[in-house]
Amino acid sequence: MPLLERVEAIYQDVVKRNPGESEFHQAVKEVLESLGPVLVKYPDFAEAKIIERICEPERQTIFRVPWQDDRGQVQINRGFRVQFNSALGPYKGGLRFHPSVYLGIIKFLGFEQIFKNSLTGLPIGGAKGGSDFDPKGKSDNEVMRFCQSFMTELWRIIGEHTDVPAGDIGVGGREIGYLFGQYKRLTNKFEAGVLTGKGLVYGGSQVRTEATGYGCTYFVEEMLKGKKNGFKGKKVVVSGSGNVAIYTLEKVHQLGGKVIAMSDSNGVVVDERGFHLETVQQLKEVERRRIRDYCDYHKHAKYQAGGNIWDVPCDVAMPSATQNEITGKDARKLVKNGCIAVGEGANMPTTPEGVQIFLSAGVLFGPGKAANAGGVATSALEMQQNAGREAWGFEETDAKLHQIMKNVYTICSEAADEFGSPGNFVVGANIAGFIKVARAMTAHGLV
Ligand code: NDP
Ligand code: 2IT
Repeated sequence: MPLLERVEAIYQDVVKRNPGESEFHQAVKEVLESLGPVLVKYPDFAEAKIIERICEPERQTIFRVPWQDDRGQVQINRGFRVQFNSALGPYKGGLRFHPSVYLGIIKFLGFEQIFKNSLTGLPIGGAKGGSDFDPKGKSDNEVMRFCQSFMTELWRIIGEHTDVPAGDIGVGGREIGYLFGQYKRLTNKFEAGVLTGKGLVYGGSQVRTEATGYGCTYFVEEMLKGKKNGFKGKKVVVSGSGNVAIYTLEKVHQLGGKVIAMSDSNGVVVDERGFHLETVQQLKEVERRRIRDYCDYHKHAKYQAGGNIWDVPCDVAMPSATQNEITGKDARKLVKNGCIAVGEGANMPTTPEGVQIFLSAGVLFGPGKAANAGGVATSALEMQQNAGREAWGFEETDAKLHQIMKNVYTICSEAADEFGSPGNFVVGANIAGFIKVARAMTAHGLV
């Protein structure tokens, strides 16, 4: 079968074997579309059916998570861990707690994670997990009981050399602490390297909290530098107001840009003077409130309930909330309003139509698996510190993150050039991420 037809047949097979998992189909399609030229250059990958194998998770676990709410009522959620690929190292990837979670979301995230982790250059495989539990509006005690019940199942399949979860949407330092406490109790081991994103007092790494937002900003800085440009004086729109968004805000301001819009699932706040970091941190990280409350502290800022953040004119867009948040229509609007660069802090925030619009308009486009790789890269640095019983300083760790993001940019850029799509970091990230995993899988034989 000719190679392009073969790649299409693999995709059709994935759709058939994984019915109803539209986000997973989307993530697979986007990677497979880049891989035709790779099979031409490396026929042994086709021979060994590497792509077919990569699309099938090595192991998938689904479990019941029963817990009791503060009124004593029994609640039941569903837990997931998809251990997608361990060719490069132990399974690695976050846990997402959000009511929209189902197997298709976890599989799309786990699939993306394989290539992202490969791009970091560090020895980590790809995985993702989570639950349809909604932490919003829950008390600390409810979140703790949920995390303890979740870990009471998860502990069997994780371990510092096996699978190392971390945070994602709805899972931050508080949740990782409760999960770690229960793991430690169940196993009777202080196995620091089993989770990353831990608190600094019990084995966490400096810069892990900031890493995804900082890293995404570093990646966009590299893209801008490639065009003899920079953040100085740029108006930046950052969707979401969670972990990734907050530290994108901090780094963009440090580099001389101005974040003028942020959001959450209820609405959009515009602050033309530039968002005040400490207010956002206090509201979201400490008090767990809504972004609209920002306007109580900064009266000049404007809140629009249910607004579309991509209608706000900007030079740089950094989607940092969730998948498929930039549609084709939003992309057209951004291009029309003069946007020159997009850095995906979130995973797959741009629809395929949106990506095509950005690429054909010549917008610099940093795809999530490259642009947001700083989070998991710093997780791998946390594992390294845990293994060596070390704790590095903030500046030292930030310098390592910065260098890793420069490398990710260079690798994507060079692969795009080599395979005939200069400046297309989507193709570059997919190809460079894939080749390393494919080489390792080939070396391991048929497993
Ligand atoms: P948080 O839970 O800290 O914040 C998520 C933010 O996005 C909140 O403001 C939330 O608003 C908003 N959001 C989430 N889901 C939706 C939705 N369906 N519609 C509208 N807004 C939504 O998560 P993170 O900041 O950690 O994650 C954000 C994105 O970055 C995700 O795509 C995640 O996969 C990705 N990512 C995270 C990494 C990390 O290290 N944390 C690493 C790499 C990627 P609300 O409060 O209203 O729900
Ligand atoms: O999507 C991601 O890369 C993350 N949520 C971070 C994963 C990790 O293991 O740090």
